[in-house]
Order: sequence, then structure tokens, then C-alpha cells
Amino acid sequence: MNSRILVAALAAVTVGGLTSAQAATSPNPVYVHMNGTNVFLENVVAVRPGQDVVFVNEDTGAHTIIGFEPTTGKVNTRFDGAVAGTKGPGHPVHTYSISFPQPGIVNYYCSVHAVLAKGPSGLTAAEIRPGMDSYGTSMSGIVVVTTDPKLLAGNPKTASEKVLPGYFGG
Ligand SMILES: [Cu+2]
Repeated sequence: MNSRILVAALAAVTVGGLTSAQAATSPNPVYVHMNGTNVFLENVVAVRPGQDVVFVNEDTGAHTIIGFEPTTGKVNTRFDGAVAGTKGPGHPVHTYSISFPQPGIVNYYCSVHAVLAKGPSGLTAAEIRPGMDSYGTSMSGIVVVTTDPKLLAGNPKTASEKVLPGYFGG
């Protein structure tokens, strides 16, 4: 089958308003912001396999974004990002982008503001790093990699904007 016929065949399959061909070639990224309170603002987002998740640091301070596996406690050497801070509104922001080829649930945390610890269930989770301001919740999040249109439609509105005005913090 030549590629033109394949694209036409894919375009006939509609998934949640986007054809699967569009979703495979040009989906907008989903943005996750760090915005001054040592949390990931959109700490649960859904993306399609292959769609970019872009972590945007609007803080003055640096953060890391590191995947981990709750069942083993091991960190992911591929999902291993770091983003420097910014001077504030009007200045450039640093980003880290990643995509995931397979459906699944991906856990991540910031190693500056959180630590990994095994809980009573035996699963590893992120906890607030002692001595860090974390506003009551550990700096961590989940990426759901899925083709389910309902999950994909459930992202917060802020996840569609690269830079959120008014969110710069310390
Ligand atoms: Cu952090």
C-alpha cells in the first residue's frame, strides 16, 4: 500500500473530532506548568501515544521532572528532565518535552521539592522533601497515555496554553 492510500484510510477513522491521521501527525502539545507554588499545576493530564507533553517552568527557581515506577521505586532514565527558572514575566521560559509511544500511566516527580518513599501499600510515591515549601502536596504528577476521547477531553483548560499570564512566582 502506498503512503497516500494509507493516509486516506487513516483519515476516514474519526477519533474524538480529530481523525487518527491528524492525531498521529500534528496534535498540539499538552502543557504542564510550574508556576510558583512548587507543584505541577496540571498534575494529571491525558495525552495520545506520541503526543508531546511540554513542561513549562514559569518559576524563578529550577525544577526537575523525573519519571518513576511505583511498583519498583525505580526512576526512569528516559523521562529525566530539568528546567531552569525564569527572571519573570516577559522573559523566556524553559521547557522540557517528552512523548510516550504506548498507552499507560506514567508517574513523575520533581527531585528538588519531593522525595520518593515506599508507602504502607508497598508502592513508591512522591512525598514533600523535608524543609521545602510545598503547600501541602508533593511536587509530582501523572501522565495518562490513552486514546480514550473522554480522558483526552478532560484536561484542564490551562493545559492548552504554553505560557499562563499571572502565574510567575518564586
Ligand atoms: Cu520542583
